This record gives sequence, C-alpha cells and structure tokens, in this order.
Amino acid sequence: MNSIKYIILLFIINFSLYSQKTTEEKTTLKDWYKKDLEQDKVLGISLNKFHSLKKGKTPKTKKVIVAVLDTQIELSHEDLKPAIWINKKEIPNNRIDDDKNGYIDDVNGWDFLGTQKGGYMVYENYEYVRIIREQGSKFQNIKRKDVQSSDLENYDEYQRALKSYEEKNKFYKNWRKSLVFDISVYKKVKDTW
Ligand SMILES: [Ca+2]
Ligand SMILES: [Ca+2]
Repeated sequence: MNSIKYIILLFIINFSLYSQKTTEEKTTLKDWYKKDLEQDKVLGISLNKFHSLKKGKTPKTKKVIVAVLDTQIELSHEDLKPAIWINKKEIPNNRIDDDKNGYIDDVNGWDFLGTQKGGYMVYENYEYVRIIREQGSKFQNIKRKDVQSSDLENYDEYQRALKSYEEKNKFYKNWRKSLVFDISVYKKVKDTW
C-alpha cells in the first residue's frame, strides 16, 4: 500500500514539475526577444534587464536621436509616437520647404524611395541603374580623356555603374529565364492539382 502511495506522490511531483516547465517554456517563447543571453540564456535584446536596471534611476546621459534607415516604422504606434523626432523648423503639410533643407514638409525625416504621396514603391531600380539613367546622355560612348576635369568624378562613377550593370545583368537574365520557365511549367501543372 505504501509503495502505491509513493508512486502516486512521484507522479504528482513529476506532473507538477512538467506543468511548471511547460508554462516557463511558453512564457520564454512568447517574449523571448525581451530576454538576456547572460541572465536568461536566451538571445534576446535584454529589454527586461534594461528595465530592471533603470528602475528608479534618472538617465544622466544627454538626449540621443536615433535615425532609422532602410525600413518603415509605424509613426502612429502608441509606443513610438511620443518618441518620434520632429523637425520643429518645418511646418507640416503646407507644401513649402520651410527650413530650406531641400525637402518639402520633412516633419519626421524623408522617404527617399517612396512615392510623392508617401506610398510604397513596388518596383525599384538599383543605384547603378539610376546613375546610368542620369549620366548616360552625358557620358555614353565618351572616352575619359575627352571629359572635363570637373566631370571626371561623375564619369568614373558612371563607368563603375556600367560595370555593375554588365556583371549583374548576366545573373538577372538567367534568373528571368528560370522565372519564365517556372511560369510556363506552372500553367501546365496547376490543372493537375
Ligand atoms: Ca524642409
Ligand atoms: Ca512645410
């Protein structure tokens, strides 16, 4: 009888430990990105550790402005909105470059690759294509010795862009061929599903 009690007790302990571990694992998976490698053995951004360290402390460092490049952020997000940088010299939405920095209504920075209305670009060119397009009419079929010294920097940039275009175009031509092949095969196989 005692051995049965012992087995039941072991089962309860094991079940309890298993449940606890499962709950811990679920929590770890849910907010793993907030954790710290040293403290939690999870490769997160140490946000929890940061909050525990700064609790009750006033930062002595001066204000830091972080620039975000090459990605989009939600300006109206409740956590980000109070921290978004504002260009105080620019009056928003009056279609005038009030601070005369070359950008109209750049209240929160500038979207260099977006549409004029602030939308996303679906198709974009690589920088070397833009350079060829901009400088092509001036430097196409021109030799370096015939270029004015003030234009040499742009000419060399144009030549580098041409080289990139020739190298990368080989890849993209092959890639396009495989894409055309995939599309042709897809048409044949889709009816077999
Ligand atoms: Ca401006
Ligand atoms: Ca303005």
